[in-house]
Amino acid sequence: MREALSTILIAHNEESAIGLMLEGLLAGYNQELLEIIVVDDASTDQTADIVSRFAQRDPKIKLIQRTPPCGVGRALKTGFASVSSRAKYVLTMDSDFVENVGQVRALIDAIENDDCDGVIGSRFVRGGKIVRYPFMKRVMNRLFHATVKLVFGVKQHDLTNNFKLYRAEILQSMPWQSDGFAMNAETGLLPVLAGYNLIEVPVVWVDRDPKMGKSKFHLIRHGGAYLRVILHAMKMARSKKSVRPNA
Ligand SMILES: Nc1nc2c(ncn2[C@@H]2O[C@H](COP(=O)(O)OP(=O)(O)OP(=O)(O)O)[C@@H](O)[C@H]2O)c(=O)[nH]1
Ligand SMILES: [Mg+2]
Repeated sequence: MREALSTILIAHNEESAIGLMLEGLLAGYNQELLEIIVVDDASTDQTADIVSRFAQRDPKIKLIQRTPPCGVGRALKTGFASVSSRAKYVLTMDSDFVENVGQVRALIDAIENDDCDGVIGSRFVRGGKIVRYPFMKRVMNRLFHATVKLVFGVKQHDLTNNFKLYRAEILQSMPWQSDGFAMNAETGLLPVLAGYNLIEVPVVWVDRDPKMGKSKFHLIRHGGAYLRVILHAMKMARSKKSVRPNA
């Protein structure tokens, strides 16, 4: 995949991590990368300045600065709409996934060598691991997956991790809805229901070190939105409007 990969990093106040992410991605995947799009939502720290400095030195780096209302879903949708038409693959990551940069290679190898449309970096398959994952977040995550297994029969174990490498067409063709964190569930679930073949490779997930800024995820505030994703997916599955003709 020579210069065929567009990477979207979503960021809100990530000054301690964003530079490490950009350095790591450029050092490890310069040959594969066509662009890195950082979608910054009204950060009040140095995030945008740091990205701007990288962008001045390297034309592959692009900064998009959104204005409120903020949100993970809004930022991802903006990112999807900004992907170059020359990109064959799109990688999405959180900006604090510094520990995961080395694992992008496994996702690239999988999409190049396996017969699939996308690869999810999975914390919940053999070989995957989570370090310091808050208990209630884990309970909610497993509940979400048990529900979608029951309702839709999906076999993937970690649809909600924002560590996904997809063929670009997938991201342009889905009826994305969520504005917040629950978008991470949609980007896993909707393509599966549309008939795309998503495989999982094991990754390690390390919860944010307190030195790396604050978490923006609030279980109570964002939890209900995951239920809305399931309802949206049920509607989509019923209408089958976005199912590929040959799926
Ligand atoms: N653009 C944008 N990015 C956001 C927003 N909220 C969170 N993010 C980013 O989304 C990613 C995930 O947010 P985190 O705060 O790391 O949430 P989490 O991964 O569930 O929790 P921890 O890693 O434990 O903090 C990070 O890259 C954030 O910077 C937002 O409103 N807009
Ligand atoms: Mg995080």
